[in-house]
Amino acid sequence: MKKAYVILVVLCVISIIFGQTFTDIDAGLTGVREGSVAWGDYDNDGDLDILLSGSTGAGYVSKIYRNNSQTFNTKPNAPSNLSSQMGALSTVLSWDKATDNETPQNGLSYNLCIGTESLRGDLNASMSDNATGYRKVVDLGNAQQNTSYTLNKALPNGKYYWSVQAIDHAFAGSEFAPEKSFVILSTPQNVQIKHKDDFIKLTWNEVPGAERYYVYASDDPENDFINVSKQGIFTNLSWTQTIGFEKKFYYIVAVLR
Ligand SMILES: [Ca+2]
Ligand SMILES: [Ca+2]
Repeated sequence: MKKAYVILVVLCVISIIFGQTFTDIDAGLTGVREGSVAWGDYDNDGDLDILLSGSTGAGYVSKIYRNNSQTFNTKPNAPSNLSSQMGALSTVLSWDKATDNETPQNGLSYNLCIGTESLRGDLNASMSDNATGYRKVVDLGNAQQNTSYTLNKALPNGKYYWSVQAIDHAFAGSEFAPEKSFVILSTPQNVQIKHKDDFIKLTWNEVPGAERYYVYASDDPENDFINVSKQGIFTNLSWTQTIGFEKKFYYIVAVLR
């Protein structure tokens, strides 16, 4: 039973990668116990090979099984239409799905590089070569199979650079999409709220560099805040909305756009 362990693991990994029905091809892998197995492109020819180690009962072995298939994998195309959306407590980065010759579109994963300088990735390391997209690990991208990524922390003021690549079923990385950037501005200060009759008026101090402001509201400061900017009217450094007498909590966000 234990001897079959490594082979079963290999078959499970294959199933996870391709997500389809598979047939035992009697690959002839050595049966081992107390072993481990890993994918890796040791000869750097674009296909995955297998490293297997463990005990056969007669001794310990470590073997590399080279993939000699004549069906070659090609890199995915880079994702497109990158955009960023700044919120009160988060920044959401999004992109369109990429395509690949071998992997169905919905089977691709995505991998982000985010940093304070171009191609630096100090905020979110890609574990790829940020210039070529060459994948340095055998793994899904850090955004998994999502087409958006949320930075849930309040970032320090400054300019941030980001890009994303697609990863296919053989864990080959596309080139990174043309790099984008976004700017985090300081939080508006001296926010005042006046509630008169059935309307509310928010005012705040100007934030240098800001081209517009967003207003976020919530019924409970512990819950999610929703962008309600379009529900009111901006006039210079103020925003008014008719709300009746509901209890509300507000954030103001300065945006460079
Ligand atoms: Ca290989
Ligand atoms: Ca491919």
